[in-house]
Amino acid sequence: MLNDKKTIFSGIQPSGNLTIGNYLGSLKNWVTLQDEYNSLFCIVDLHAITVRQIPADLRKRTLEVLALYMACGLDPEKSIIFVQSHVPAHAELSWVLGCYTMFGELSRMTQFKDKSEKNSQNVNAGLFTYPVLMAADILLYQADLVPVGEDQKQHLEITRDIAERFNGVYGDTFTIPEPFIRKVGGKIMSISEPTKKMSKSDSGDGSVCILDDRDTIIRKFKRAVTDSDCEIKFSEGKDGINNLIMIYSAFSGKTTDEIEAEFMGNGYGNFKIAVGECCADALGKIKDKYNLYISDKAQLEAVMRTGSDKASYLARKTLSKVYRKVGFVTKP
Ligand code: ATP
Ligand code: LTN
Repeated sequence: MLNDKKTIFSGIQPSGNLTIGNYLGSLKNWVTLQDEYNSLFCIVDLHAITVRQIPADLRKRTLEVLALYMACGLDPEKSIIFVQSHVPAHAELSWVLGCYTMFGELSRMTQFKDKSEKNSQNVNAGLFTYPVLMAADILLYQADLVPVGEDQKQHLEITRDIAERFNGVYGDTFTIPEPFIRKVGGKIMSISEPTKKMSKSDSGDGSVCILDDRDTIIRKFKRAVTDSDCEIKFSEGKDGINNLIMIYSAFSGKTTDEIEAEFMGNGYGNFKIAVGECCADALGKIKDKYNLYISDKAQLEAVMRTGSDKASYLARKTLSKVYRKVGFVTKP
């Protein structure tokens, strides 16, 4: 890219209905960052098949995620928005990087351990090498910054290790990326089990989806698990209330102190309704835009086509450099 802006890359798997965890941890931040950075936002369908998907659902969800990206404010005029499987260089670089990644380091990944437990009947090699493909995503575009939720920090560390190892052997090839994780919203917990991360592949009342309707959102928040205390105060051990304060803070822009002052003397019941309403107000606006984008298939296709053309051009440059460095003969 011919400017001196830094580059950001990030992605979300089309593996379920996107939650407010995905929104507050990732998407919401991308929208503000796209003005300051060369930005690439990907729908990582290759990653999604590490867990078994129903083909028709995966196809449908990929378009839904694209429409949601745009409804949240990603602008194809400002950012490169594309589908991972449309750019073969991701799979190609992933193979090469896999040869510079150690079995031991992949074995230490907590996401692999968690997902192997959850999918014990399908602990496949893709689940194990997932971080290598993620490293390829990021390094292909020489990204400086990767805006993600807290749960992806370990994957960023291994990406940096792989890049440094490769650069160490072959000389400067890859930019070493930094994670960009917000304090507020970086780790949204399930509202029914507040010690667990909210996750789009766990359906149920613990996850609030971006496209849930207003009544569902408020009902879920009313049932949110808290504790036997009744003070609305951010403090150790109050996982449920801390999480609700974080969600309210991220949607309203208010600080923890402001929220504690606002709800002083109130019970949990009132607070839960306020969080639900604030969240439903913000998501309602996104949903209205989503309905417009999802019904315009021609526009979605045009965005995917332009995005993958631009991404492929950039990705090829890095891939050719890597192929040259490792000693592959250039195709005559
Ligand atoms: P899955 O349940 O399929 O593993 P997920 O909900 O964890 O999915 P991903 O597609 O893996 O979502 O993640 C997309 C982005 O959303 C990543 O940047 C990730 O860090 C962020 N993210 C996911 N869940 C949360 C959460 N609970 N809080 C903050 N950020 C999150
Ligand atoms: N691994 C991420 C999704 C993801 C990603 C990426 C995020 C795949 N490739 C590159 C940032 C940059 C996840 O599970 N949340």
